[in-house]
Amino acid sequence: MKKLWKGIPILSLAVVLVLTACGSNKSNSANSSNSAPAGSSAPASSAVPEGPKYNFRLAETHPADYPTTKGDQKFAELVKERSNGRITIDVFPGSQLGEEKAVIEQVQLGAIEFTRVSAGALGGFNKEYEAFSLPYIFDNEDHQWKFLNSEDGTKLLDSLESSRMKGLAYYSSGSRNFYSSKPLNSIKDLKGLKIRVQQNKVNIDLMNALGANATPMPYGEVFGALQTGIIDAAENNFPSYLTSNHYQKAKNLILDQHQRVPEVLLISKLAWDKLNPEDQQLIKQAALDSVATQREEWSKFEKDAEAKVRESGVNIVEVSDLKPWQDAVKPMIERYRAEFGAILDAIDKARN
Ligand code: BDP
Repeated sequence: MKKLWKGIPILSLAVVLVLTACGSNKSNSANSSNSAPAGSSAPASSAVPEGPKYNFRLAETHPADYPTTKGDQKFAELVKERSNGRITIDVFPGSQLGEEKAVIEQVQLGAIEFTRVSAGALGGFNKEYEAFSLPYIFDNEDHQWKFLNSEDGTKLLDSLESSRMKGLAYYSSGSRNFYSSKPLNSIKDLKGLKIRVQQNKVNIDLMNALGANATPMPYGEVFGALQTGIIDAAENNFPSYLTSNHYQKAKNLILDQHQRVPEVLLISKLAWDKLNPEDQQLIKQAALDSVATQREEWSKFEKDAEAKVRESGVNIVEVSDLKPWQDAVKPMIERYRAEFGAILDAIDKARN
């Protein structure tokens, strides 16, 4: 009798404490991970699964129907399912939580727990990620994925820890092409153009190598800048060119495929360190398992986006010979070999 009487309140008290400490209040989700130290665990019970309760936020630039957002959503779904609803991740699409650079700063501070950003944006925070902005380092999608899935690719995800983040998985992003409000028939037409680039140093050198002027700015400002003529051109893959509506303002597209910059799903190092090893493993695996969905969605959406862009009457120039483009950037890549030799060797190795 005594035992039974004593056991019940202790158990219910523990349940109440865990629920209160973890605050399932969504509007307060940024702080919820702070208030529930990893390692504290709820008592075993079918009603409250083991471990602390979390409600996290994930920042995404793209709209809800974009392939990266679908990957994020799959990731959140898997985490929820595998934790029996104990860990929830709310995906905020459409830059609701800010532009990528600002979001990364928040992630470093632990104010936003998760984000999916371009490796190009990470280049502004972690030197090694700038290597992804080097042109023509990957032959095609297959070569890129061989590298991303290799040990060296995984090491690069882990290297984000030195920048107070933890890389969880890569997502597909196709290849990037230039587009402009001015005619773009060959590499020569880039000369003197003001071209928006992702905010890292390699992109500035790349524009110099092509005789253009780099204008680094956040993605969300590009449409307005094209409209007002602050810039003449920008560059991106088909899905972004379409969904950002840049195709309405910069109607000349040249398919030079200069870069393949992967997407990265990551967690704040501060949030990661508060999780117990089981939850870390659950989250890491869910991220990796969401890649298949993202890649499927990507290949469908990339084709649809290209078809829509073509239908819209954009003037598209195919590039049958990439040699003049590759030759123009060769000296720049050779210069960067001093800095990124190991990554470039690993990328070359992944070709076989
Ligand atoms: C798109 C990426 C997005 C970047 C954007 C950019 O998916 O994350 O913000 O490029 O150019 O392809 O900044």
